[in-house]
Amino acid sequence: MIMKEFWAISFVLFLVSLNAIAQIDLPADKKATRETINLYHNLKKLAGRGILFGHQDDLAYGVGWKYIPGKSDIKEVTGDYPAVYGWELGRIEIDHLENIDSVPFNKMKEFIREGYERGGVITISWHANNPLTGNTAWQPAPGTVASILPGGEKNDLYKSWLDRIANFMQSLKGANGEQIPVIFRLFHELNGSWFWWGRKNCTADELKQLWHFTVAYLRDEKNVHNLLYAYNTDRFTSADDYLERYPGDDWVDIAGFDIYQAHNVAKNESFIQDLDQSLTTLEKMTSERNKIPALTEFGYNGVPDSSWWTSVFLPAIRSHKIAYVLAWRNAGFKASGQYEYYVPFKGQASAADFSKFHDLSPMIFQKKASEFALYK
Ligand code: BMA
Repeated sequence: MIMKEFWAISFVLFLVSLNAIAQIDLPADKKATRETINLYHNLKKLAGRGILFGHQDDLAYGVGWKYIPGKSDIKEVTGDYPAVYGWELGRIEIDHLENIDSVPFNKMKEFIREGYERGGVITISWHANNPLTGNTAWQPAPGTVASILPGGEKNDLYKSWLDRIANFMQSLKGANGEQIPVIFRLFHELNGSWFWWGRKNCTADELKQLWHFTVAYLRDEKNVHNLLYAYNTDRFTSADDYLERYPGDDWVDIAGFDIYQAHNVAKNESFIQDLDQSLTTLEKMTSERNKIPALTEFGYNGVPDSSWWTSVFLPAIRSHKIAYVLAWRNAGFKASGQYEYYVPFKGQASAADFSKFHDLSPMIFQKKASEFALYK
């Protein structure tokens, strides 16, 4: 063979293998929509170049306000919306008009579209009621998971719940009629025991079966093709601990964990250490498995430390190749005098620091996220 031919053949082989790699790297849903696959690839590319900042229920309400069009606590403080929007479907399964945090599902659909049209990423959790007893997600009962698996007495009920999830997901559409991609955070915090799907409330095998059943039902029976699936634990102690209930590489796209700082400034150092170390372990596991790492939920309730964002949170995450972080919801002050909020609002103690944090590398809020065109 002459040299020219050799190089021509090598080049063709190279192109073929590039194409093969691109084709092999598909999410758990091989029939996912174009936008969903693009998001999957773009989140992978992003990890290492920037970290998207997200907030639960950001557009619906904040501290001292509810349902004011265009308003967002994050926007009031930074002039920019978050890049990731978290939403919650608890109670959709029982056909309620509002979710467990009083957000009407119809409004939620509009907010989801608004965030997506701006170029933001949507992630959804589901604090589903206990299907065996009808109680809340936080009231486990023996045998709950077994009861909804195929052959179980509540399998039909569970399928009817998934039908409602499928309807909701399929109803999310962008301006051109395309379905809006969603990161579905199934059975979150599954290594804790506070939810009916938690560690002490079912075996690892039952949880894996439930995961497989749920994904296969939505994807193959209901033809829902706009979902990426996120596996997410609470704090964990080791890779083995993290992976005990991992349903397998074919069933997961994003892998992350949730972590909260205890209400104590003296705990700053240990929080930095725990978060930093857990992210290191997560990155190793996800790079071995070709998954997208993310901090799926975090917070320090009331953020009482005025420099927490730049002196605690940023140092802990800065060097990590994770795609996004999601701060939990700004529920605000309750009649009991208790409060719940995880990002500052205008005038809050950590607001000026959060504004600084917004400008620092590697953080990405909406304006920069839009430039990345995550769906193209
Ligand atoms: C919890 C709290 C609750 C809320 C639930 C589901 O962490 O924020 O107030 O109802 O999440 O969103």
